[in-house]
Amino acid sequence: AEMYNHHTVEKKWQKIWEEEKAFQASEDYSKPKFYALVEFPYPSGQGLHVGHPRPYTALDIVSRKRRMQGYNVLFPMGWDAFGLPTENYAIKNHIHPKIVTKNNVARFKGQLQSLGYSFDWDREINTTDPDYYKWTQWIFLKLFNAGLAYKKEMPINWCTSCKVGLANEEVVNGVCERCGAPVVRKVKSEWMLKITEYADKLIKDLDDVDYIEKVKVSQKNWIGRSEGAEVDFALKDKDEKLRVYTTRPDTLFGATYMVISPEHPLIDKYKDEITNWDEIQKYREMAARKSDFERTELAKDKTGVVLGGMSAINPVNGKEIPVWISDYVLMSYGTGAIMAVPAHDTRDWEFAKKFDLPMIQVVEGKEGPVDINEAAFTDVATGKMINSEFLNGLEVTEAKEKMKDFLEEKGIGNRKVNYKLRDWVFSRQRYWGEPIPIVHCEKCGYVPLDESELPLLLPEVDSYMPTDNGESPLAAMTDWVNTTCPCCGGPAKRETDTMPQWAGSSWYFLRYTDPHNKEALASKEALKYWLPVDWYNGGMEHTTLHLLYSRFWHKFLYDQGIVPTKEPYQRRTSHGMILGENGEKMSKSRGNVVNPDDIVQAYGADTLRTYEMFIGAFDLSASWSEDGVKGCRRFLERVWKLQTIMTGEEGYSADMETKMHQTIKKVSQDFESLKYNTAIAAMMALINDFYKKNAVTKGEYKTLITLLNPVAPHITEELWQIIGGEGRVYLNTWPEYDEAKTVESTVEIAVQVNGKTRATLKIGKEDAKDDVLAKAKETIADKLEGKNIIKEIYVPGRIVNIVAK
Ligand code: ANZ
Ligand code: ZN
Repeated sequence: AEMYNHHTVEKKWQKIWEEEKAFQASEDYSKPKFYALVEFPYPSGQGLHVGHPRPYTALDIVSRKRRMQGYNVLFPMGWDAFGLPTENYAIKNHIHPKIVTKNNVARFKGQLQSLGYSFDWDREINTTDPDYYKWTQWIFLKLFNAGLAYKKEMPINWCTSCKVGLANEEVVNGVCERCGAPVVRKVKSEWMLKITEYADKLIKDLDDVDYIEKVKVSQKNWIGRSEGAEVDFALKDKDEKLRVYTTRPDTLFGATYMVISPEHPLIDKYKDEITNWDEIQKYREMAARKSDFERTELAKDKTGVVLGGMSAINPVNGKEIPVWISDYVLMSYGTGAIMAVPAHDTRDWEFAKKFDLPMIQVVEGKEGPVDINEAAFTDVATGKMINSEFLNGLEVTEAKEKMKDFLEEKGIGNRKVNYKLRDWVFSRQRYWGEPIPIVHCEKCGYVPLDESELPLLLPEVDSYMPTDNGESPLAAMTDWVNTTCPCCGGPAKRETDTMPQWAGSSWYFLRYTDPHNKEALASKEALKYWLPVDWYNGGMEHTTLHLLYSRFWHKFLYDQGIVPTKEPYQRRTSHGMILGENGEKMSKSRGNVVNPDDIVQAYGADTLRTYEMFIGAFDLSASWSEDGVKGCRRFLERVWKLQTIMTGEEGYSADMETKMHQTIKKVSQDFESLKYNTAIAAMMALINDFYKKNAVTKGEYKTLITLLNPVAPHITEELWQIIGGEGRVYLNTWPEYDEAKTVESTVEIAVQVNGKTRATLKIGKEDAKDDVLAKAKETIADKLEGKNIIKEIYVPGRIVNIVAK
């Protein structure tokens, strides 16, 4: 047989697949469908890295298998191409971002094609294509018209290096998720999307989808629903109420002071009465320079200043308590003010310790009052109320409800649900994004463009540089900015902020269903047939960003009657990272980056694909190993050389039948449950058996080739052709197994005489006791000669023991 040459084999089959349009999704909506989705890449200047093929190969495997199972499969690919790195590169090198994008896309596409993915390239999309972003803008207009897009003056997260506002989700540990520069707060007027209006649905509908548990948990935590109460505290000698949010209304009798956020409006309102204004002012300036993250870090030393000349009255016992300001209370959560219960809240406890404020224990443990000198007592499960008048003796959960009833009856508070989730900051002061289709008119305010004016094209600008005053480069394009109001015809100005990169990816899976549609984002029929996405795999890092955003948009579109399902994705799985050989994250600075092109060149795409699936449990991170790559290459070579020991029979040989059915079963099931590594291991074990007996029937070889095809599609097509298989492997029917044949039908039992094993015997599992005993006596007839049989014992499937004298 010829040597395995991956260069010629892979080029040959990629060309044939393209010519045969092998992986085109059909418009025949009578067939059962399967929609497999992977996160489309950002076409960066670095090209594909070895992390990309892991999820792509996994769903390529599933897609190829589904086609063989008779499904109409949609497995699309496209480009999430707006965004900062392209723009930054364009600025630095004086090339238009459009051209940078085009070049990067061409390179990425070539790389993906060299890996032999079964993407339907006829459905390729690009978020920077005006035919695409027309619909991104269209959805924005729908959101605006539904009151879910609004403009707001607010302190935003401002990246000092990118010079751009960031969403909370884009700030990680106080620094910019993209560039690592510190993030500060800056007041700006920004477009916001009311994702909070969907907070409850985004939690509740998780019950109806099949997401891996850690994705569900982190979405729920991010949305952070909490149930509590708002309570009014009167300010002493003022006709003023200070409203707080608490999740522990049961602890009201333990409130010994109050804390308001440094940005709280009451501070300015009572400026003239505050006796230590200078001190307060200084503290507020310091707090303004910190990010929310720094302010709320648990470990951090508590700071604060008492509001001189102010005090509040605890509404349940009339006690006078001081009011402080401290940066551990955020203006953006609840009411921006809290009642502090140092005996039962850790942050309050630290604050009270530092400033020597009183504590009152109102919850005791199983064994009575606990020592709150060492730490706050935060246990809610076992505690009972004390020092709390009408709550005394109740358990915490009962006390909470009783207090809420009391507050509502007396008109001093009410039940309240709060969310950690904030509205989505949707403005970016950058060039390379979708223009926001809104104009501002002095008379009419913010006016949406008419649908017929979409797409609103990005104008050509002289410079893509963001400005230091925080305005987008579009602001300098006065010809473009100055326009007329669609409402009154008077002079108006276009919005110059653009959309964030998350916009285009919030609905891209809809466009794939009907990517060339000029009349709608996709036809009703296409959406009805293809939705929901059956299986979506993507990175854990997108759980609280892209995944949440796209669920929000989808739910909105559902409410608008535009899409037919409540949820966009039925199943969501996530892959682990691929690390360098040293177990560290791959990065240029660590010098441990592996370029997939090099692997494809040296070993072939099939080897790279096999290796990335074999590297370890799919959901865990795994370290790269060149030896591992070589091992996978050797495996494929062994599959190749089976040709030399192939016999002509089309069926399975008797001694391999069970093993064949077992392997089909294992591979079929493992491909469905993210166990690609064990599926490959099972195929490796199978070929070991072939080599052990130095023979493989044509039927066995064909089954192996078909099972391996989703993982290593090129070599298997070539082998199929070499051994004279009909048609193509990709057109085959997925091998079936017979459950009954997956279990060994014969067993080996021990035959003993007086407890000593004298022989072994192969019997049928279902053989009757008498038959087994007869056969056993026959095999050891010589040992029984001249003896008297006293007893015959058969332990089914295991032992025959003959007791004889
Ligand atoms: C009194 C109390 C007693 C509290 C106690 C807790 C324990 P979650 O669960 O995250 O919603 N809080 C309220 N608004 C705040 C703000 N703007 N900044 C910082 N902290 C704030 O937390 C709600 C609890 O966080 C509230 O319940 C309040 O402290 C605090 F034993 O009120 B609690
Ligand atoms: Zn107007």
